[in-house]
Amino acid sequence: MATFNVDNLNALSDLHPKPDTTFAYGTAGFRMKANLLDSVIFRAGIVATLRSKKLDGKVIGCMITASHNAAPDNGVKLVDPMGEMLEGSWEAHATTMSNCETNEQLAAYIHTMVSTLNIDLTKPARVVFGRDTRPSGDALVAALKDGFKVLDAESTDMGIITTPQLHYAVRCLNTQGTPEAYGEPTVEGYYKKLADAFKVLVEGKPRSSSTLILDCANGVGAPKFQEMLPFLGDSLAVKIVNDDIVDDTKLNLNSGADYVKTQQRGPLGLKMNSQDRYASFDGDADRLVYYYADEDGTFKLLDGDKIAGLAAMFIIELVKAAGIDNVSVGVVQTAYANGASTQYLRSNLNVPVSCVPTGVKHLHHEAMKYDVGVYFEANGHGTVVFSPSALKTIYTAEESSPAQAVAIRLLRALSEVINQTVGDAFSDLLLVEAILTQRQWTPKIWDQAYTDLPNRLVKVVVQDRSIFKTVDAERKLVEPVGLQDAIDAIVLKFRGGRSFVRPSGTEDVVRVYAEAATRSETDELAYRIAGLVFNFNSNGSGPRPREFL
Ligand code: NG1
Ligand code: ZN
Repeated sequence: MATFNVDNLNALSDLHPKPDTTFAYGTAGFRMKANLLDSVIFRAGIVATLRSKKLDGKVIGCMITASHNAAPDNGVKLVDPMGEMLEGSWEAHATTMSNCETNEQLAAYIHTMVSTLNIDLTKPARVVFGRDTRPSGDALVAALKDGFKVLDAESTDMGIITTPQLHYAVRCLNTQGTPEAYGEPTVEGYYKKLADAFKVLVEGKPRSSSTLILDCANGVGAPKFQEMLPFLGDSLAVKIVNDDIVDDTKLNLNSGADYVKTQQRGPLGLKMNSQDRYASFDGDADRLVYYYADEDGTFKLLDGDKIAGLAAMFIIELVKAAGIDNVSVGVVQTAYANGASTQYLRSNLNVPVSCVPTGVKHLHHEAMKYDVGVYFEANGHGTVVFSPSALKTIYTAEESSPAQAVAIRLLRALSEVINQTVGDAFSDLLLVEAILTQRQWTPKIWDQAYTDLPNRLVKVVVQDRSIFKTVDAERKLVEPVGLQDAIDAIVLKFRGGRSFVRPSGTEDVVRVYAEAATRSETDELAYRIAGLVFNFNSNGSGPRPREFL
């Protein structure tokens, strides 16, 4: 077995000492206060190197971001060769490595991985990395690069980019020169691919007379979307707001997709009028929500569920019009999807709907079971994946009428405008704009597909969230024993009531979701269940749940 230079490891590791903290690679990688992350990111660089060597030198991605969190936080996520999230078993290796207390333990764990996973250290390792606009990014990049030095990885720095741009680049680099070639592995290549496809999708259709006001959460989406505008030319008119990336205290503050979705209101200070349509990205531009103001000024949200419904509707109709009905379309949601959206998909669109646990990797995996799989979390993170056989059918279909020719052309362009590696706010925005332009729809017409059931998401701070265990795609609690029965008894008393409880994978809280027939019943239901959880965990340590409503 080839070995590695332990002195080199020790010298580098000494520069990145582990603080007295326990780390876990969660649903969104490692994420916490940036000042605790130095050793974690250094070691993530080692894990990425080992992963690349294990996969025969395939390029692995590292993204430094904390998405919709505030600027003092940061994090790192690793990206597998096709642009997908790191394989589950390696998340566990990343966790173990991040928790090694001494240099000796770290060296021993690297040896263990090398021998148990049969990693040939003489193989090359290639990694590509990027980061968002957080000021802590620079120092964390330095730690990551030191991690690459341990086992000699060859690295490419993509600078400040969005999370989905990094996922895109990873897939491009690994498919270059193959029949699955995904595109040019540069941000310019990304802009060009998306913009060219978008232009095909809106060709010959009048542009909307209203403006798209785009809230970039004062994050990386602002400079990057600005950079894409010249590629789009006059095919899309956008006004960017919340684009201050200099004052880091503004990042995701009172703005952005997470704020708009959870607060169910527009970004603070944004005056909305009923003529325009609005969209928000999150801090690393992988989430997107739309919204508009009704004539009477009422705020109306078009979230990830609405985007999934719009995309599924459009794709199903195109597949039919193209005469390739053998291509199966399915939608994947989580338990947070609004009940009305699931009902609309099943009953109006007659499309199969799967429900999976929270976390993009679960959605992505399930979506790959369909020829065309549409997946979205209600919070606006999602995309569409096309199977190789669906792409083959779409690219080899022969038209027998002008209408079929149009449908086939549009389907091909759709498969190009959609970032198939991961949820991508830029790509999803172009998808929505293309469909609205094709249909000549306003957001209000889009919204008429179904009416959301009132819903409420509440956080409960408890002493130990690990005691909450769920089954059935997180819709039922099996532990603490008895709590689910108590929840069921309360839910039964509410018209159209639905509620579930699960521990968060990214925050130290338990989440309570509730839906019911009216706003007041929903709030009451959410409050009652949150109170139950708080009392059940007699160590409930946060503020009383009532304060969250
Ligand atoms: P947790 O904290 O596990 O609920 C949140 C989101 C997920 C996903 C991850 C990763 C909700 C209710 N949960 O997970 O959908 O986006 O963050 O960012 O929105
Ligand atoms: Zn994000």
